[in-house]
Amino acid sequence: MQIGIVGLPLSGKTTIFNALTRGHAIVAGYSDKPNIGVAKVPDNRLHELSKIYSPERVVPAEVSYVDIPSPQDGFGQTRGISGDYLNALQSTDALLVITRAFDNPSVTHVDESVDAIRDVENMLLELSFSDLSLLERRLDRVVEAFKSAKAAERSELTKEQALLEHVKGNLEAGVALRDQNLPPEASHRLSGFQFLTAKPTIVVVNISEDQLPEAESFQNQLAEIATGPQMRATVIAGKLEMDLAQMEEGDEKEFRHSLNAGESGLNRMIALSYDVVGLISFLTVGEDEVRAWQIVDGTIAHKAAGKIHTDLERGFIRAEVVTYENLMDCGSLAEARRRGVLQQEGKEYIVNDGDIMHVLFNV
Ligand SMILES: Nc1nc2c(ncn2[C@@H]2O[C@H](COP(=O)(O)OP(=O)(O)OP(=O)(O)O)[C@@H](O)[C@H]2O)c(=O)[nH]1
Ligand SMILES: [Mg+2]
Repeated sequence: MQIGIVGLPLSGKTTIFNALTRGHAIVAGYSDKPNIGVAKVPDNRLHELSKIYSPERVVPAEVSYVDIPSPQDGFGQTRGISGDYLNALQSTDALLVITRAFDNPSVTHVDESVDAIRDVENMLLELSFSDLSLLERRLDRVVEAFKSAKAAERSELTKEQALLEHVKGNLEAGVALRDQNLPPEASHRLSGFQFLTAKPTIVVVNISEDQLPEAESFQNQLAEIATGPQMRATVIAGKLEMDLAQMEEGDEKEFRHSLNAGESGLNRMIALSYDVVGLISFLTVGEDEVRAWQIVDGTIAHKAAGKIHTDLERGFIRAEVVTYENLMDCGSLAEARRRGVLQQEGKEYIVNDGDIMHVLFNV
């Protein structure tokens, strides 16, 4: 699962990438190579469980991000998305769209003035244009193929043409593919095209430290744009978060406190990323390790076991499952068993976020 960071040139993509991944990629140095890194998913449950188990290691789940350099004259300017840039965007599972609200005279803006909300709207439009031109090309091809098609092939082509036209009409009316409520068969048919507006999307306004008091107003404006179940929006002080992320943990806490920077905007952004792509975590506990494991919501116990190790999937017997809340109440798995809140579950059990799982297996 990889989330692509996209936006206008100099909007703070690399800065936010560094904040997310606690990385040190070069900021404000244009590079045509993407930066790739992982962010640890904040999970307070791991912290609480560690108090019980004092484990040797605590391993959070991770989300990976790719900071995709924008073509210098390309994105958000209705000049179309093409070539390598389009390929890079298509190969992501979700998009994190960054726009700039910070004012910094030494950093020029491609549109000469700073207006984050205008930029969000432009970029979302740009993604729609990209899908529209892909749809048009495909439609032309279908019409062409129809002319020389055998009778048996024609019904398939007619079906595809109808679907493409339906989707195109919706898109022209301003409805992104992810919001079109297509039946599963249609979504499946279209998935091969990697339409950009079909991807879960998070829009982010990058503010400077002294704009923190305006964060709420930006958030409210974003709420009007970022609608639909597969879209999220947030505001982040990118440069501040990067500086904090590059500090030692103790110093970071102290600085954050003294700056009144509150709960990390970063943690919220990572949590939103996790959520918008439909990921949840199940947990494992022990004196060696307390750990969160990333799964897609709806995963069955048998497959979830395979995340830990292929042997656990191959030799799966059953899983012992207790909710995080019940385990915290009981204080140990043994006590959870005694009180009857440790459930025995089979292969088909659908794992919930926060389930603590112990897999019994035999290979
Ligand atoms: N004041 C302020 N400056 C910022 C902020 N975020 C980024 N900058 C500055 O803006 C410039 C560009 O930041 P980058 O993170 O390199 O932006 P980018 O989008 O990766 O740029 P390209 O990859 O060149 O398109 C740098 O000089 C940053 O220091 C911010 O939140 N506040
Ligand atoms: Mg960059």
